[in-house]
Amino acid sequence: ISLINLTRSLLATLSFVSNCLLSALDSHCAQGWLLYGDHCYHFETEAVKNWQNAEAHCNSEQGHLVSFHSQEELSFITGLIQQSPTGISLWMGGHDSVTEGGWEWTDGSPFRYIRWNAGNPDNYDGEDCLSILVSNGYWNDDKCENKRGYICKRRGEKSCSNCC
Ligand SMILES: [Ca+2]
Ligand SMILES: [Ca+2]
Repeated sequence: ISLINLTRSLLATLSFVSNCLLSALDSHCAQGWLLYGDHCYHFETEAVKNWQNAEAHCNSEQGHLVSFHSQEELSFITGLIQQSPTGISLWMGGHDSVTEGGWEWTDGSPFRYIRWNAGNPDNYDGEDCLSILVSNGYWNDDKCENKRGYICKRRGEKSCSNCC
């Protein structure tokens, strides 16, 4: 094998591998999930569950109830949920059931970005679960036993099926 041919085949291999890696870096989502950034979001606006069962359902799909970390991420969601057949609000992954007033996300991410609706959180009659008002995207601490639609979030898939 000549040096030129060897170089050519090395370059071809390198280019194949780099194309493969580049396409593998693009996140994508399974059917029924919407991509934003590196994550996929699923809106359950037809069946209702209490907060715990909604989180369990997201877990069964390798995700958690949604967490929010920026105005941009929230705007992406509120742009899609101006109304919902399941009612005025949808479950998110926030709760303060461990420590009253100590809010955390079920996906373990830091609870920093907040967008409380006026007068909330009020812990009215012991509200420990977080819901988002579909009309304006603001948040309410809500009764965990209420049955609501919900939003699941999980990491986008980075594997590529066709290219490698
Ligand atoms: Ca509470
Ligand atoms: Ca409340």
